[in-house]
Amino acid sequence: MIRNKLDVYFIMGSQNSPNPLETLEQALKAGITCFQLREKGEGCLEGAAYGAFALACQQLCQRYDVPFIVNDDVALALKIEADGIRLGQDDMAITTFRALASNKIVGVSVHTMDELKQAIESGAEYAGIGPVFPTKSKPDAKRSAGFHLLQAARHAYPNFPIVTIGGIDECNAQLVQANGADGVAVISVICENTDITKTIQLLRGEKENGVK
Ligand code: 3NM
Repeated sequence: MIRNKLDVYFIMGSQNSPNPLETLEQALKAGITCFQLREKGEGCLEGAAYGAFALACQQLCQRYDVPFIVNDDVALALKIEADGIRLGQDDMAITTFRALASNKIVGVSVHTMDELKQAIESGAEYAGIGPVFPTKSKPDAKRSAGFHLLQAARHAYPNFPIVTIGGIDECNAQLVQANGADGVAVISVICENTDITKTIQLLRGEKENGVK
C-alpha cells in the first residue's frame, strides 16, 4: 500500500550530491520510505552511465526494501523493472503507461483540483502536490502555492495518498502533514545535510531517540 510508503519520499539524481550512492545509502539506513531517481538538469548523466547509476540506486533500494520510482523516464522504468513511475502533466498519460505496465506504482504531479480528479479517475496511486514552499532545486517549478490545494485535495479525497513537495525541511515538515499530506518529498534537505539520520528523524516527526 503506497500510502504507508510516502512518509519520507527522497528524490535525487547524481547532480544533487557529490557522492550520490553514499547519500542514498545513508538515507536508506536512516529510514526513508520511498526513493525517486530524478536525473535532470545541468551535469546529469546520460546513456550507459545513466543506466548504470539507475541500476546501482535500484539495487540499494532493493537491499533496504524501499520502493524505487523513476521520474518521467518510462523507457528506463520499464527496462530496469522499477517499482513505479512519477509522471508530470506533460509526460505520458497514465492510461497509456498502464497499458504498458499494469503492475507498477503510478504517481502524478498535480497543480489543480481538476488535474487531481483526472489523475484519480485515470488510476494514479498517489499524487504529488507542490511546490508548497519556494524551492531552489527545480528552476522551472511553479510559484509556491502554500497549503490551499493540499487542504482542498484532502477535504475532497480523505483517503487518497498525497505527498507534498517543494522547500520542505525539518522545521516545516510537521506543518505540511498537519495540513493533510501523507508524507514529504524532499531533495535538498537530505542532499545538503551532513547529519542525514537526524534530518530524517525530524522529517518523520520523531525525537532524536526515535520516538514519535
Ligand atoms: N518538483 P527541494 S518542487 C522535484 O513543485 C520538484 O513539482 C517540485 O526539492 C514541484 O526539496 C521540486 O530541495 C524540488 O525543495 C524539490
